[in-house]
Amino acid sequence: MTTTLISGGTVVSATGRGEADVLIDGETIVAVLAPGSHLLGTDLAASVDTVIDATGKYVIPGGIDAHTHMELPFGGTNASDTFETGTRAAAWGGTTSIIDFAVQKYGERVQDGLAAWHAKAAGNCAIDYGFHQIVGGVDDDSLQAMRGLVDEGVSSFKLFMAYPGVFYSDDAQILKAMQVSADTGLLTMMHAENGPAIDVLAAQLAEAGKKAPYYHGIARAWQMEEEATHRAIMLANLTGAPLYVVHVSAKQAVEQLAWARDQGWNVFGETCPQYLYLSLEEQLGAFSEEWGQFEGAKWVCSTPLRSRGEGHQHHMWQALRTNDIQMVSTDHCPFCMKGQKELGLDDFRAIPNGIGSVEHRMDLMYQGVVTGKITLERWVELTSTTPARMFGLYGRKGVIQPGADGDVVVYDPNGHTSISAATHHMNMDHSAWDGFEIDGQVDTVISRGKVIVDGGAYHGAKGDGRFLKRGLSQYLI
Ligand code: DUC
Ligand code: ZN
Ligand code: ZN
Repeated sequence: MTTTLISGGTVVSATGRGEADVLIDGETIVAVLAPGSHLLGTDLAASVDTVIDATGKYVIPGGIDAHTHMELPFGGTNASDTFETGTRAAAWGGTTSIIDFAVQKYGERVQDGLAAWHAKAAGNCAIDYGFHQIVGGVDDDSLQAMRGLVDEGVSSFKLFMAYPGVFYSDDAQILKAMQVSADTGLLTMMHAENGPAIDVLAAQLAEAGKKAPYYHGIARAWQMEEEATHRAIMLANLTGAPLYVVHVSAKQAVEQLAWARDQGWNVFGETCPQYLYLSLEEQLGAFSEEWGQFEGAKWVCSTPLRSRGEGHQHHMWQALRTNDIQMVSTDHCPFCMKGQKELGLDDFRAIPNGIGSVEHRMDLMYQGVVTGKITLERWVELTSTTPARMFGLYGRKGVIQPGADGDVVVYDPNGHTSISAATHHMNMDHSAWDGFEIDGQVDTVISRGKVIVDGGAYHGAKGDGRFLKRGLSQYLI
């Protein structure tokens, strides 16, 4: 078994930071020691197989992206990252675990959906992976099958209040699924947007000739997110289900979550880097030689980008600081412009929804540290520790301590990262983040004791990643 010592760095956790050396034996962290320690008289640096010098750098638990959609069939095509390409890109960016969404739809069995996602991922992933279960067809069979998910290590499921005819659940279905959630401890994840009303608005815009990508965001107005978030909260409270609202983008939805949390209700929220940095105004102004105004399709995602002028971004950063929002995931759902986004060239309603960011989440959130919006500790908490606690991985993941998996990232605050489609590792022909300059750089990425990224080179292999059987959320009461 290989032994690795990460020496001389500043180990950062959700609760503090300090100079320490980290010793990994095989796949597991076995000690966090005072710098330069001798263990039982042994000079550690001289006796391990590998020493990684982290002097002047941060040593953090590997990132956990709890919201990805590799190979998702959606919008008439499939998300362009496979489990192989997407998890490799994640590794490049300092993420060592993902939780992806297995899909069940009307007329399909939950067990078959989960088995299909196992088949897609097994033997292909660069990093460890778990699943949530999308229940896109709530009926007696799927409600019964949900009761078996915890035993499968799938301790959360997702419902959609959007996308009628695709994944949509009505209030009666949501109520029934939440009753199962309350009974079993499964965490209810919710895409909270009023889909039927959005579809009417979108049709009216299209009929009026407003078909450019920007109108996607106009149809998906913040009122649609606020209303659905409130409805989800009330149904969760009624049933006793724990609720986690995904990809929150509107400040009014944050206010709903904050209100519910202030009542002491078991309600949580996640946002994504796109809602912290990108805006509807930029999408409106987007133009390129190749695509003209259709350039804006690169930023078509749901929930949509919000208006900078309305203050959503500022509110969201604040909510991250005050813990009204607890986590940052990506909702990584990449589609190429050629052959995929261009399906909606004549009508925004046909543009596959999604942005690819799995590679950039750690860097983009570190920018929040650089600009003084969050602390170093909060960076780790939002991107690794809380995801581990929220989704039943804590102890193994999300923390640097003896007994935890050897998932460690050495991050160089003096490094620099330029984001560009020409250099990223995601399987996309463009980047929603093109031109972003990051003051910081992922140096070394270790996944269960194996150095998979170091010195600008990839040392991992397809199949390094294993399925994560997750326990119940630590936040259940
Ligand atoms: N939103 C996206 O942008 N893509 C996939 C599904 C979703 O809800
Ligand atoms: Zn969603
Ligand atoms: Zn999603």
